[in-house]
Amino acid sequence: MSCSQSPYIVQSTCAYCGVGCGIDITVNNGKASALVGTVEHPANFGQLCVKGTNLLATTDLTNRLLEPQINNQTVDWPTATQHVADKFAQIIKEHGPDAVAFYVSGQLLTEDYYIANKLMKGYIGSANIDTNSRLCMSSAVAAYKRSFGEDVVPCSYDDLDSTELLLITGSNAAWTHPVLFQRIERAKKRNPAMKIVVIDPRKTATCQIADYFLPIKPGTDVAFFNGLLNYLSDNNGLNRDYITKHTQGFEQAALAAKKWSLAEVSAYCDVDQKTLARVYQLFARTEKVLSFYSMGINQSNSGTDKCQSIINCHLATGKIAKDGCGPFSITGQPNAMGGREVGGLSNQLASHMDIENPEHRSTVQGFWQSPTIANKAGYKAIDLFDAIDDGKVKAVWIMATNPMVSLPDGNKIARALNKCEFVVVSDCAENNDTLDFADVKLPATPWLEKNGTVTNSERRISRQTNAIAPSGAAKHDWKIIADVAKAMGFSGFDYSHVSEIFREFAQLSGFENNGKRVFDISAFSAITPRQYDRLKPLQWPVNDTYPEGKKRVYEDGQFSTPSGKALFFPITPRQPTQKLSAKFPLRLNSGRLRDQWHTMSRTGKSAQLTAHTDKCYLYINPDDAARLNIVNDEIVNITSSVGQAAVHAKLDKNQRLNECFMPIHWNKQFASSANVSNLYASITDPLSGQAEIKHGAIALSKTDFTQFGQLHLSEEFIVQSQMDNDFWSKARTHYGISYQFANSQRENDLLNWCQTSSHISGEWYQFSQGDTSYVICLQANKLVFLCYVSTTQPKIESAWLNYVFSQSSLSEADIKSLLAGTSSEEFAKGKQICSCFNIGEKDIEGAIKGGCSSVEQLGETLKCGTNCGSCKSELAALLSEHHIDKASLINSTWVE
Ligand SMILES: Nc1nc2c(c(=O)[nH]1)N[C@H]1C(S)=C(S)[C@@H](COP(=O)(O)OP(=O)(O)OC[C@H]3O[C@@H](n4cnc5c(=O)[nH]c(N)nc54)[C@H](O)[C@@H]3O)O[C@H]1N2
Ligand SMILES: Nc1nc2c(c(=O)[nH]1)N[C@H]1C(S)=C(S)[C@@H](COP(=O)(O)OP(=O)(O)OC[C@H]3O[C@@H](n4cnc5c(=O)[nH]c(N)nc54)[C@H](O)[C@@H]3O)O[C@H]1N2
Ligand code: SF4
Ligand SMILES: [Mo]
Repeated sequence: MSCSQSPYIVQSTCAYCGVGCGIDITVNNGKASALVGTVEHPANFGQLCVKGTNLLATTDLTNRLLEPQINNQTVDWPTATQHVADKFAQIIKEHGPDAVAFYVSGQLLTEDYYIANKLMKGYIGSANIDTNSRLCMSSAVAAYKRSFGEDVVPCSYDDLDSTELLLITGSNAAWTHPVLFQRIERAKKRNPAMKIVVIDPRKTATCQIADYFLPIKPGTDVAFFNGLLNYLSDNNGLNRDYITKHTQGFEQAALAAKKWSLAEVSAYCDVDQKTLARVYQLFARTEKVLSFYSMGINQSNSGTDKCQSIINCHLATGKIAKDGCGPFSITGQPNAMGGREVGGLSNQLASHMDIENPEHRSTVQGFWQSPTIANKAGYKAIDLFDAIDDGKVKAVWIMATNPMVSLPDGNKIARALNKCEFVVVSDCAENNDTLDFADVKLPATPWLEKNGTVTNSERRISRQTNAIAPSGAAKHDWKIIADVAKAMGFSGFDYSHVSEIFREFAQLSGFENNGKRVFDISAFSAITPRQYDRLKPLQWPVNDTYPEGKKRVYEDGQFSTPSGKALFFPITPRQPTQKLSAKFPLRLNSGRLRDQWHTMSRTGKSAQLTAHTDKCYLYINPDDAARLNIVNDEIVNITSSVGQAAVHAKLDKNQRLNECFMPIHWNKQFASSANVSNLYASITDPLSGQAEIKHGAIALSKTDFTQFGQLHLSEEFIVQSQMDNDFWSKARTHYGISYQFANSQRENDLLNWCQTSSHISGEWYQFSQGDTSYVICLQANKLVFLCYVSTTQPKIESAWLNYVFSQSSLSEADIKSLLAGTSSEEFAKGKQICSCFNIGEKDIEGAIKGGCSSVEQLGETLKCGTNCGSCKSELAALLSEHHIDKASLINSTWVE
């Protein structure tokens, strides 16, 4: 007899950004059936953004890697594990430990990350383990370490509530950290005197709350902050007492900033001098000032200096480590901070210790009782792939990152991976651009199935909890690594539960610490699996002194440097290394869209999320477009010194002149040639090794396509139908999938082409009129395939497509309209919801927009649902859909 369990709730953390929102997942008969934000979680207090809200739509088994594979052949785990262990051992034996490497990710959990580090640094004996955080946080890390003596973010989200002046620089938080952004919005509503400044070359959605917007010339932030330091010196803005008691090196920093007068900065940064003066004055006069910064600062040839120039201003004013104040670097990935704690970067050891420090090496090795310990820094991400390209590194194990899409100069990365003797990839997806190069593919458990901890931007450790059992043969990342370590003959990897890893890590953090390192979670040194499961979200340090964690660090002005004082550094601005030239005259900026996550392996599965922006655009100022004779939505060729792409152009007056923006998300799984990283040369910051992936140089040219089309397929036919086109771009839709395509050569027999390449059987119809042809395929009168082709790009309303694909049987009129490329009259009213009074979806939506907020009110207004009442649930669904839309995000469009 089977008995069904009643639904229960699992508390976890969102899979996406560094805000680290708590999520309550309802589990019903072994399946996750619903989720909401955790009301008591201090990162989000119940709120979720649109990505978090739609997480469950990304957890189906399509495109899931479910079995290990060697050379694309399915094998069992013992075979795969032994094969990886043997190959690594063989290469280490022949060429030494530095001939192998791991390339890991801020999307691993702390426990996974810790084990990967332990294996590489303490057992293999190399420090060749680096992470995609090198592309993300390494400049922020380098600056904190250089200035404070340790990688410590001194601030808290609470500071966003209390600050009086918030400087948002190089961050589009409205889209990238939405729950924090909404917190900022609320803070400003509560305190209208709060001032917000946004510094970004683009006028982004974040500017909606800005009192002052500085559309800065890309790459010039150091000049802005040097100018600020200089202004503070000249205008009685310094806190001399703080400088004397708690810092070193102010004079040199001030000297380096001396030349940056308001006029100099205004010219160099290309910003209005009056606004600049006002912002500087606000910084000087306001007591509580918080700087919030992200990739527009970090991803640069001088990212460390940019972070430092921000820190300098906070140290000079003493506006640091107190309520509402400080330099607050915001992390990107869910566990970027956890990676920093376990020593995920190739120049660190676990628990905020340094490879170059012999005392630290002996502490870590002594704690692990490991056979060896790496004694020099390993390759940083970009250098690592160069070393693979040069043949120095012969085996690489890539985990939870997609470097073929996210590293600059993709052609070089492809060359390196092709040459590499042994490539292992652990991923949850079956197909991505990097898996194409894998000799061994290892299936990892994704969010919802995996179990461990993550640390968010404010140092808060939260549990990411497995709500359901692993699918197929998928294994937890820590287990995959530990099993390979054991197969290599290493002891020290015998864990039966993930909490044992966390406990070991907590013990290490307290080992020989004695207050030397702020990172200390030794309060968890004896944590049991049960306590681990109930771990409440706490901000480190969590130790005997602070058993409940600590909101703010360095409040006493005692930093982690040998002298206890924070260090200033004199900074000189540097222009981007990727120079504009006659050949490549446009600046290329890149970043995120609101509803997609990185390389789309998850968010690309959701029609709801894809609806926000269904294809990759290059955003360009309308005047530049006019000069280049480019019209809106035209497909343009993009070239740079290292790569090429072709995407649709979007005219956007929020772009500065001569500057374009392209999102980072699209890749070979979703488009023929829309990977922005291919266009960046691999230039790095000499201190942090972070790549200059916001400041590229490109040229645009027209394409020679003569045939344009769109292809729409219903759900069942997604997989079979890969059409061969010169240009294509694919998007998940509510009915299935849609393709946009273009070709240089005209396809004349459209019907034959559609039939042979789609392999769909059914009733096929074709209709041609002038330059335009239409082909449809019906199965039992239900539309399953639709193709429009023309000499110009056809435009089809997505609501019409949703309508025709949702009809279980198409009417004569609908079919006629389809073949004529117009929408039918029936559709104009929208899907019929109330049959009694013939009320369509559009009227109902109109009434909801007009203020109706209940089924009863709709009935009063339109009569719908007032006769038989069968449509009441659909009315309720429409109401709730509308409600979700409203709640999902206020900033759904670009700022006008
Ligand atoms: N929706 C969504 N949210 C995400 C992610 C995602 O993929 N999708 N990813 C997460 C991750 S890993 C990260 S790292 C964060 C990143 O979060 P953000 O840093 O906010 O995101 P980006 O869009 O990469 O870049 C931010 C801004 O920097 C600006 N910028 C470019 N050059 C300069 C410059 O020289 N100076 C200044 N001041 N600004 C400049 C860009 O125009 C852009 O608006 O987002 C996280 N959140
Ligand atoms: N030009 C340009 N390039 C950029 C950036 C930019 O702004 N501009 N931003 C950079 C930044 S900040 C970042 S963070 C990177 C992000 O770039 P990536 O890390 O390459 O992007 P993701 O798509 O997040 O890749 C994660 C992969 O891991 C898999 N995965 C997800 N969860 C798990 C798991 O639990 N275990 C395992 N084993 N696999 C998992 C996913 O299926 C996916 O294939 O891109 C960087 N590249
Ligand atoms: S703000 Fe970040 S952590 Fe929170 S729900 Fe959205 S993506 Fe997830
Ligand atoms: Mo990131």
